[in-house]
Amino acid sequence: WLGGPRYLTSWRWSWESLTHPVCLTFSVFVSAGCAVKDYGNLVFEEVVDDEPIGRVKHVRAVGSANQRLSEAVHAVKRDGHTSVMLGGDHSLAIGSIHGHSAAVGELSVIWVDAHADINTPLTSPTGNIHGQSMSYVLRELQSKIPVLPNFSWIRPCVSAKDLVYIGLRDVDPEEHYILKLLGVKVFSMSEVDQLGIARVMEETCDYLFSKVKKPIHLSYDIDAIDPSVTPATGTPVVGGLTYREGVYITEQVCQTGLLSAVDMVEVNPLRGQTEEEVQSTVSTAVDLLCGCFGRLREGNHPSDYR
Ligand code: DIR
Ligand code: MN
Ligand code: MN
Ligand code: MN
Repeated sequence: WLGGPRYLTSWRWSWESLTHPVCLTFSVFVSAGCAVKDYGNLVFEEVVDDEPIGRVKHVRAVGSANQRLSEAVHAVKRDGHTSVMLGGDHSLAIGSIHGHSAAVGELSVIWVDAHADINTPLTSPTGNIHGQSMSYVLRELQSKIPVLPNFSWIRPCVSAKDLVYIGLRDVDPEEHYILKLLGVKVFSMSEVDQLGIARVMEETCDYLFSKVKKPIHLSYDIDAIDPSVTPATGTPVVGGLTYREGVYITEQVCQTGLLSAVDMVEVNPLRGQTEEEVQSTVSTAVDLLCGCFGRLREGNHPSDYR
């Protein structure tokens, strides 16, 4: 059911260590006949004296980790694979998007999340870089990004018109201002309620592919899904996507034939209260990845292989 000789290529990122979902994902894909190339974990050196800058925490560590990550994704794309990045918090999208773009050029970014993650280092209320990722890679925000240690390698590489959000329901006032100012396409949970997920996906594709069809970078924060299904995550927010809506997004993205890199992030077994909570979160993340690579709920059979 993988639609041809596609490769699942993974970079495991252990910022908020994630181990057993990785094994699960690989065994699912291998048993489905998918060629999986595991590029292994990225290991990052300790950064000492990583004092906050303004409010922003772990600047040097996150900056240098993302530089390595960017080079890693660049290499995966150069090898001709679809990149799968298993995280880890959402700050890894900085390096993932950067490396992806360095290899293939202009991208469409589909950001599925309860949060917009578009605070700048100056607007961030928490200082968490995982709430700021998009601001570092968006061209339109470059004049708003201060010089930060270990971030000088970053070249902004995404245009606001090539970005679509799905699932938003916890957006800071400053983030809301930025989204309006840049005219970013947003399907918040309100639009999901209003239009239904099928029209949201139709409109997402119409919007992104109206001119040229660019490779898709899907950045999927597991907290987009309702915490009743995926509670083992850092910042759960009530009122999220159902399991079915979440999977439907991946099926539709797969159908475009343009999926070039996926981040599956904020899956954090340490945040589960019970083994059931962890299992439910992890198996949902696996199902979302399977959807990305061609598994259909109607079923699949071998002639699906090209
Ligand atoms: C908040 C929360 N907007 C921030 N964002 C989160 O920290 O910037 N993003 N949790 O994942
Ligand atoms: Mn996020
Ligand atoms: Mn989030
Ligand atoms: Mn987050």
